[in-house]
Amino acid sequence: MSEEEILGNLRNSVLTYDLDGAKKAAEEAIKANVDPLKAIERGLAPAIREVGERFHRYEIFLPHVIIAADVMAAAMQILEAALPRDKVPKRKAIVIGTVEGDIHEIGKNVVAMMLKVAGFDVYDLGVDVKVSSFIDKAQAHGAEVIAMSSLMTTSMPNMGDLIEDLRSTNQREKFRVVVGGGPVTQGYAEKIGSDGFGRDGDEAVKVVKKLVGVQ
Ligand code: B12
Repeated sequence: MSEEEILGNLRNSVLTYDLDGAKKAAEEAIKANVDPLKAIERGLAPAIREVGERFHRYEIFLPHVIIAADVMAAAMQILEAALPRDKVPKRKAIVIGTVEGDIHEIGKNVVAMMLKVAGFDVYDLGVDVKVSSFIDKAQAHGAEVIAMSSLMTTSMPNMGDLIEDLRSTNQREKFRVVVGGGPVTQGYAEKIGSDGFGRDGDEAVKVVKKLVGVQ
């Protein structure tokens, strides 16, 4: 089976809510040596976005989106196990989470996974994470980077609040802050005083490496 066919199967499995099909396609991808990251970013991610657009056009209902997200997660789990791990000589810690008021986790999970693959110690705080919790956990794990994801315009302001909180408690210099997620832009990241922004998992890894001085 060609790479294009496998990517197509991954995509279709999400679009048709086919859990078994997704697992099978993920296993086929591994067998055929398709880059697992490509399988996620080029096969699964566009499909979940298409599901979102269908939902927006009232063609499907919310439960469909939830099931499609579960299908994507199952395929991601299989693909993740096949990812090679880079060796970073001195491991750097990162905390990552989705900000308070927001339960979207797929994009955050993709980014967390890619940072792990790049060799970082990633502490995933989950979703609906309070500003205070990001900061407490970053301190507890000795993290150099705080990475925040937001998928909603309503939850985005929490990112700026965290940076403000770091400033007002004289801790801004201790952490590098990176932001991303659907509605977040480079311009918004700059406006709130974030150190970095990434459009996808690849960019997330690049910007974090640059910020902590890892090749
Ligand atoms: C799947 C989905 C859901 C699922 C989430 C399942 C899950 N387990 O995560 C469910 C069904 C639960 C859900 C619920 C809701 N959703 Co919803 N959902 C989506 C949908 C369709 C796809 C999101 C997604 O997973 N994309 C795929 C991933 C791979 O992409 P990504 O998240 O953008 O992440 C990439 C980049 O952004 C970046 N990135 C992400 N995070 C970070 C972090 C850092 C540090 C960096 C550097 C980069 C980075 O890298 C990632 C990998 O490439 C979007 C529509 C869309 N087009 O985005 C709506 C959407 C986000 N949802 C929306 C809404 C409104 C809701 C609900 C309120 C219900 C509703 N009425 O639809 C609830 C929210 C409840 C809450 N409090 O959070 C709106 C938000 C609108 C807004 N205000 O901005 C959207 C945009 C749909 C829409 N057009 O209306 N949703």
